[in-house]
Amino acid sequence: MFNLILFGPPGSGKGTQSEKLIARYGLKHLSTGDLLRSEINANTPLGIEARKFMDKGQLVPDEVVIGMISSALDENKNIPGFLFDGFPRTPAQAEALDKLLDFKKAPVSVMLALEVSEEELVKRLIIRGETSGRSDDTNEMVIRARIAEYHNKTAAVADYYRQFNKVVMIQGEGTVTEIFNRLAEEIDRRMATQVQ
Ligand code: B4P
Repeated sequence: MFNLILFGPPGSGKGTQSEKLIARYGLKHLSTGDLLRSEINANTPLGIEARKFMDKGQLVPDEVVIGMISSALDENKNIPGFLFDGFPRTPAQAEALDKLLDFKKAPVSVMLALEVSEEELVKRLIIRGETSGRSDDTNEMVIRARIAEYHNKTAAVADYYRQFNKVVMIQGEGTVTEIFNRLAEEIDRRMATQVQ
């Protein structure tokens, strides 16, 4: 199995690039943001709880997100691998993911981390907010709170995977195609050398 983590701050292009990557590599896309938004739209107890955090630009509590990912891993068997988008977002989530993947004897293959300047992130999210209908995109204060959460709680996830030599930084500015080609080059190299 090839298990890829696509990492980066809010608005760095994880969702955008994930769509193209799953089309090329056939990986199962697991986006915690999408899973949480579908819980919110279905008005489930989990969604109602998650919304309180997301509307403020805060991370949803670890136990909620880890439970969601654990179920998703169990539901998807016999696939070439997972593309984790927006997960893990804290070191506790990273440790939980490693334990869950241990059971499958299929560890994280690589973390590709998109690097984008803060001004570009804010610009992209404000533009998306004009059309996305996402309540966390429409207010610049909330956007900046999400970026602060990233620095305070999420950036450390890259340090966690760095100790296992699994992090590759990818320049996340340029056209969508240019960034996709940078990601694909790295994935192709890793897939070619991964011991099955
Ligand atoms: P997510 O849904 O993960 O979304 P995101 O980080 O805001 O955006 P992403 O990086 O996917 O950006 P995108 O490609 O769409 O998180 C939302 C919220 O959910 C979090 O704030 C948190 O509250 C909660 N949450 C999710 N996972 C969690 C977890 N594990 N633990 C706790 N809480 C969790 O790109 C953004 C925009 O940029 C788009 O409009 C796109 O068109 C544009 N864009 C992309 N690439 C571009 C390029 N190259 N040039 C110009 N624009 C580009």
